[in-house]
Amino acid sequence: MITKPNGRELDVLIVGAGFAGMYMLHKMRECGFAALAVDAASEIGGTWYHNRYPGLRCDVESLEYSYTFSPEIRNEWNWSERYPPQPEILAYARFVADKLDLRRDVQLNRRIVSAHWNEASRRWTVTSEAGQSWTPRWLMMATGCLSVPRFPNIPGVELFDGTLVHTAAWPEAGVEVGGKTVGLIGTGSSGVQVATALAGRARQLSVFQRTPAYTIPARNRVLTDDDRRYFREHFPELDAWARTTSGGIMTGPAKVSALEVAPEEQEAMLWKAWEQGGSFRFTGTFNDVRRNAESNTIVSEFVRKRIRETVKDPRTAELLCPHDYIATRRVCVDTGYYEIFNRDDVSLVDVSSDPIETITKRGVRLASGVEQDLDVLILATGYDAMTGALLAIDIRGENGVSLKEAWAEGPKTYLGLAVAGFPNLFTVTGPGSPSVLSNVLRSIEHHVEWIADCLVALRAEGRERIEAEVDAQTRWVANVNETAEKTLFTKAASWYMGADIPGKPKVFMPFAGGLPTYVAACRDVVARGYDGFAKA
Ligand code: N01
Repeated sequence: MITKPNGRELDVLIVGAGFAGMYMLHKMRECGFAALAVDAASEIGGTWYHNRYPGLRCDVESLEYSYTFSPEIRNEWNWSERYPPQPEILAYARFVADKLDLRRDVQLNRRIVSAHWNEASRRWTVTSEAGQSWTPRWLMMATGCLSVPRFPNIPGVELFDGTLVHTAAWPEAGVEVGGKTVGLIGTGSSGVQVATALAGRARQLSVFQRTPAYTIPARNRVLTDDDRRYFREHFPELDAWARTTSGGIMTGPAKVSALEVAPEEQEAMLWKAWEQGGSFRFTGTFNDVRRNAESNTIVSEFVRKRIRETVKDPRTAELLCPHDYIATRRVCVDTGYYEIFNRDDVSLVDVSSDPIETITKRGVRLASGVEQDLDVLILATGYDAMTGALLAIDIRGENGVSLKEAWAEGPKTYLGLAVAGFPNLFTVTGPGSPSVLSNVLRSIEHHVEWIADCLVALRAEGRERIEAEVDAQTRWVANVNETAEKTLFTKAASWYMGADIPGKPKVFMPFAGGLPTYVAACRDVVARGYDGFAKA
């Protein structure tokens, strides 16, 4: 069945109605394509719909974690705080959807399970779990980098009699923790935020930590009318500045290496960034934090000193000190995380030395035999990042080859936008693009606009098929790998590396060369007539 929105044959199917899918839908319609977005959820908003655990905020500042393409949206929406809380981000997504009248072309509660390329018709056949199908010419995967929750491979999960909840699937009705004994597994961005929010609300909170994370004070605050006015008035130059920085953030770029300044100067610069708050600002104090081990150690040690100063119990403080290179795993942003460990009703359980052996009917049992009874067990155990959502769908390209087979050794893309052997399929913020290393809203806008330009160019040439060439893809993957090798990223066991999922190939997935370099590479491909793509 071909779905025909507005009575027209479907040109574009967009999988996902989060920030990527929403803008893609708008852009495709603007370019005159018949487009439809589908999403498994019952509401638009993607990750900001599914994640609604207490304490959730974005680690990118609100004024920057916004679309830039529409002055009207920018001028009409008023962010209330420096770091936006989840309900406000979801409200923003809804506001944009209404403003752009997106909902008439969005179908919710549609979980896509397969997408098969048909060479004869040069169309995709896309099928949902409930058996609906669509046959678009173009397939846009806007499925998000962090959208498939990871459950720990700890036996006994099904035995637990209390409330078990994953941060990425927090019930809309909330979880009652008042007067309850709560256990929390995971101390990444989600774990740090939820722990801080629940400390003092739960009767007792046990944080089960396997690997300590670096977390930097947010210094969140209410935004004033003056803040918003300044941002609007100076938007052109602020935006132009952000586009010159590696992460597409209005911070930096840092001018010096830590090694180029005296120790007192290093300390003063780090203090200044620490007081200003935010992880990007702090880790961007020096220009080689992600490349130079010595520089990195200076920054890492500064954080460890702050932890030891903050946490009164020396043993707990030591356990909270991360010993990997800062910023090689995602740095968290918090409001009083380390301080919660000074409370009598919060305890840190080191499960690296004494792992959780099993989840029982009443709680958890550690390898040492210690048992802990729990009323509520929260899993803040992360995601099958970057490839999880794409590989969860049975995507088959030319000759029926599946994406799973094509990516058996790790994801291979051309520019993070397209995959050889999978014609007319585009990935928004796919592996091989800066995606999670950038302000993802900037990356989304860039990808959507690049793809839209590409489709418009093809249409003008009377073409209806495009595919990444194997050689171009091989060269790009090599570039992604070489770029990562020049950094410290590959030294850490992170979700960027697929390190957290048993059996997942251990390759560094995002492009670490920074947004400006990446954008220039994409522009260059266009300037050379879509070099590395075969058009028909
Ligand atoms: O997930 P994570 P997350 N036993 O993968 C632990 C974005 N985000 O949801 O490191 C014990 O970072 C695991 O331990 P280890 C942001 O990009 C942003 O927190 O594998 N522990 C780790 O501590 C972020 O990076 C925001 O040793 C187990 C934790 O679970 C990304 O999403 C907010 C375990 C998982 O941490 C993911 O963050 C939230 C086990 N068996 C998320 N299995 C903001 O913008 C796993 N763990 C603020």
